[in-house]
Amino acid sequence: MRKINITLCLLLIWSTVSGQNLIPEIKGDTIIYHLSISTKSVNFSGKERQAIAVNNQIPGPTLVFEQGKVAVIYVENKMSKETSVHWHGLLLPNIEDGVPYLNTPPILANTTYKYEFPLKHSGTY
Ligand SMILES: [Cu+2]
Repeated sequence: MRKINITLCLLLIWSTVSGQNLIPEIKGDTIIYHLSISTKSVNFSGKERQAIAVNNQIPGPTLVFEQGKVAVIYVENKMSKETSVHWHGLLLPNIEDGVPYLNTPPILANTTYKYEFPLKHSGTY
C-alpha cells in the first residue's frame, strides 16, 4: 500500500511548508482524523493579525492515509463565520470536494462536518 499525505493549507502560500503529522484513529479500514478550525493571532509582517489555523497550527497538520482505506475527517468550525475544507489532488465524491455552495454545504459556525471518502489512489491526481 502506498501512503497518501495531505497537508492542510488554507492559503497557497503555506503549501510549501509541511505541517506536523497527527496520529489518526483507526477503526478497521477507516482512518479517522479530528480537525478544528479557529482563528489565532499571528505576526508575519510586524503587525498583529488574525489568521485561520487548523488544530491551532499554521500551516495545518499533515494527514497520512493508505490507499484502499476510507478517510473520515471530522472538521469542527470554532470560528464565528462559516468555512469549508477543499481537497486537491484526490479523486473523491463530488459532495466531499469542499467547495461551499457549489458541491458541499458550508460548515456553519460552531458546527462539525464529517468528510468521508474512499482512498482510491496514492500520489496526486
Ligand atoms: Cu480547487
